[in-house]
Amino acid sequence: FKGKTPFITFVLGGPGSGKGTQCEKIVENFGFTHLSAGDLLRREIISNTEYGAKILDTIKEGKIVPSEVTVKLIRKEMESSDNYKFLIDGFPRSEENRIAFERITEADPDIVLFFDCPEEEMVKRVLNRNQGRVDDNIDTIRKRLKIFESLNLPVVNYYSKRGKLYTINAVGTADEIFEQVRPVFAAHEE
Ligand code: UP5
Ligand code: MG
Repeated sequence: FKGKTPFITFVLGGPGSGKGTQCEKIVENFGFTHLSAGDLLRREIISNTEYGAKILDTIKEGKIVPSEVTVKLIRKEMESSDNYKFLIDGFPRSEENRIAFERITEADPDIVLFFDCPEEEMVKRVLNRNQGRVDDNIDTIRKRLKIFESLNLPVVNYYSKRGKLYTINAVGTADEIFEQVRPVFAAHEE
């Protein structure tokens, strides 16, 4: 990391809450490297690796891929990057994910963003996306929302208690939402 301590942001929020969209804007404005856990997993499926078939089944069911698999992929990307500022998008999705990341990387996030979005809005956005994702159908979306509530929200609460959480109201245009995101990063720039 160019001799610097990595600066890590976890980007959390339900399916379709706008994590990927806002990450692109953060990259453009603040020079982060964007690591979407979902994209890394989908890349494994396409490249037919050891875990590909199992990952596909898990994503179709809206369930969470075993922590070791995801953490390994994230760590590999971090280690091969020459940047030290990372946006980790869509991870950790469970307390187990969070604890595995801490244990394996010995790192802690500096910022945790949470995109807070009503369910109807998330469903609408995901159904409108039309990019052929195997999990963008109403059955899988319902499952993703349930898993989000039961497993991801405890992670959000954990960081809230530790004073690291920035909750963003994820309703509005992407530009309006970014105007809430911008000051979080501006305040952390040296
Ligand atoms: N859009 C964005 N912002 C908008 C706005 N303000 N107004 C109107 N429309 C807006 O946005 C979704 C759609 O909405 C897009 O079409 C966008 O243009 C529009 P996006 O920015 O893509 O939202 P995002 O929150 O990134 O939605 P995504 O569907 O990617 O979230 P998920 O968390 O569901 O998906 P992810 O790829 O992270 O994970 C997929 C699956 O992989 C998980 O369900 C799980 O099975 C597996 N997974 C793991 O097992 N472990 C992991 O660590 C990560 C993933
Ligand atoms: Mg995404």
